[in-house]
Amino acid sequence: MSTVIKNGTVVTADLTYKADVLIEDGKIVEVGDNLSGDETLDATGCYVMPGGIDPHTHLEMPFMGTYSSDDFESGTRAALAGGTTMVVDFAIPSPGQGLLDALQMWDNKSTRAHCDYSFHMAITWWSEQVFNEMETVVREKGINTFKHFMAYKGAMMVNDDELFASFQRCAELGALPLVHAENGDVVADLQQKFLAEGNDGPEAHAYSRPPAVEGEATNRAIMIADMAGVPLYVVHTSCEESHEAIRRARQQGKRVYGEPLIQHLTLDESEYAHPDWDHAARRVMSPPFRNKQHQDSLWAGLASGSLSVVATDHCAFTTDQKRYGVGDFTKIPNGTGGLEDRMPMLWTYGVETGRITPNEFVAVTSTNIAKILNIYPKKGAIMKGADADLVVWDPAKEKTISASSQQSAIDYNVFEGKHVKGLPRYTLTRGRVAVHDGDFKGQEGHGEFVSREPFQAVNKALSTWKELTAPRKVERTGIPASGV
Ligand code: DUC
Ligand code: ZN
Ligand code: ZN
Ligand code: ZN
Repeated sequence: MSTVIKNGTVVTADLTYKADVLIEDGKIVEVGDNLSGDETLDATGCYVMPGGIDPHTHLEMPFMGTYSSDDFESGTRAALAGGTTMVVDFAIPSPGQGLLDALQMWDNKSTRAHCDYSFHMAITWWSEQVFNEMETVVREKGINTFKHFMAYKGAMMVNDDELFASFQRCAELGALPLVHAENGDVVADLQQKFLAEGNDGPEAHAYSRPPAVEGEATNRAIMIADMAGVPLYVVHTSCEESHEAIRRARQQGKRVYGEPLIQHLTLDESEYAHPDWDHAARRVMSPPFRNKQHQDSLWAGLASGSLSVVATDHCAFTTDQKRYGVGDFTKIPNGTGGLEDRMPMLWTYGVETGRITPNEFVAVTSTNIAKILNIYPKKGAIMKGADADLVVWDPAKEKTISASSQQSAIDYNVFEGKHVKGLPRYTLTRGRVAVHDGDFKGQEGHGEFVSREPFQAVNKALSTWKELTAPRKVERTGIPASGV
């Protein structure tokens, strides 16, 4: 069976043109004029774009004494409803657990996915076993990215020696390290300070994680990656301090990628000053929301190219789960949702306002991510042979975001009441229509694991630097007897 998308305007990361798109067996087989197929989808007035890729989700993640409440079923349903056709989740071993063991757990969770998915592997502790299993993960399991938490002291946090060891291992294997960049030691100290002063509400969560802890850790991770000779991907870049470090590194020729979240782009720190405890706690995530100046910095980064992708860090907890932290903000499970809203919110606040172009929208929601993760042009492209993960985007379609009509399993939405303009008319996952005008027609288990090959790219600027400065032992004419 073939499907043709007719009368639309194809928008990719670099081109905009009128064309039909013909699909067979889940792949794009032709892009051109006057195509026909067994089934026709009308795209009059719409943009036909590569489906979104969310490179950062936590579905059914064990965290802070509970599990995040969207699993691979509800999470990928939410994704498709909002035009996202692939998610990349994190397999996170508990300290002491083997990587392959953790991967098996995430494999088991993912069987109900409605859309394609992949995994990043987290390094939460260091040992010879971890060192060895990293090779299996890259060469046999199709995973080319390793995530490191520089925060969550006493849980997943890794120290600088572990970071350096893992980054060097990534360099050897052609893998890309990711960092959650916050100084976990300083955060832990500030948390105790605020609690001791009687500051136990959700606002203290933000006080305990100021932009400086993120800027410091981002700079440190960039320098450590530089010494290891490996590119670096900084997840949830939320502030100017971190963005500035990334911008400077890129200007120096280093491959460093920054990933702002749709939440940080559109919601600010005033949310934590809300008088309702639940309202504020529902918005507790790490890093926390920032002020308007930081938001401006992130938008500028997307427009200028110093920041590469927009993600969600989708990690949804119910109000009841958030209430674990009544009386102690450090026990509020960290995380917010966003999978269904990322694309409409970015279109509304980015494209509709003129901050980014439709082509830049495609770049930061799909194509750049596919390139960085080494799955382009299977994903993130509209061309012959690419997977037919597509969104037929109606720029005139509007709605008001509300928990009452969302796919996510939780009982609220941090974007509640926001009016968005720009929504999917159709979302297709490997050629299959999963969403039509807000109706969900997906199929549980349709999603497949997307295997990702190691990278060819190295940190070229660094390798040149290394050659120039490679330490050489100095031949000396005389060595004195040692002192006493
Ligand atoms: N931050 C969150 O808010 N949730 C999940 C993990 C993280 O780093
Ligand atoms: Zn994180
Ligand atoms: Zn995360
Ligand atoms: Zn219709």
